Amino acid sequence: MPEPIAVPARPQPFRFPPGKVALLMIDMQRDFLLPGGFGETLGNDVGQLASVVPPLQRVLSAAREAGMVVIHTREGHRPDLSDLPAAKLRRGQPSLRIGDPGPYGRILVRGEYGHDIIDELAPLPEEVVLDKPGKGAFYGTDLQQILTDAGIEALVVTGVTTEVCVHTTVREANDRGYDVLVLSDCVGSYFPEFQRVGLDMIAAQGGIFGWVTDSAALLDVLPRAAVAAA
Ligand code: TIU
Repeated sequence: MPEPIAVPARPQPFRFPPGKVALLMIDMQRDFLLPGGFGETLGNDVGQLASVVPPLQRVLSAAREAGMVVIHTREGHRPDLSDLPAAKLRRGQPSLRIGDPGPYGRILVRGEYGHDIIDELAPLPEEVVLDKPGKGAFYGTDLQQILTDAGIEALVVTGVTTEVCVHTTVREANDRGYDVLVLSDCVGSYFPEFQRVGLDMIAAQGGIFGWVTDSAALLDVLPRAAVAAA
């Protein structure tokens, strides 16, 4: 049994067994990051998310080198919208609703250009791309089965947005018995105050549903994880 790897984190070091940790990249889709997509139709400044991309590229590259399981998620719906709850469709006052034609195809619909992951973080053919209808990556998906089959016990969670799909997924994972580390500079919010408070909420109360660190701290230990798992 290889020794656990420890990453400095809030509220305590995050320990994970090498070979049993997966990188989860939540919804790094054009629909959330580019002008004209779902995020902007909701009235958000999508430029707020841009800073996440370079550190996430570094983490993705190091995770691949270390042989970590990498899972990409995409929020979106079937072209006939049969998996879209009416409550989600009519929510708010967006400039375009889910399924409407936008500059990158139909908003938040699977198979459309806007629904896919940004070029900078394009998945490799062997990486799992998980389509999810909701905010959490476990709801309505086979993520639990995929993690069980891969022997995964801990998750490093990244992506957008911190207080919506990242939070929902971290809470779902915590309730299912996974230790979860969130990388502060690899998760993004349209609202700076939600970014700060969203991260604080995870690590508060002794790490009530997870741990928080930054990409530099993980990048420091990942090569050791690869060696230890070999
Ligand atoms: N609107 C918002 O902040 N987020 C979402 O709708 N989905 C995700 O977070 N992916």
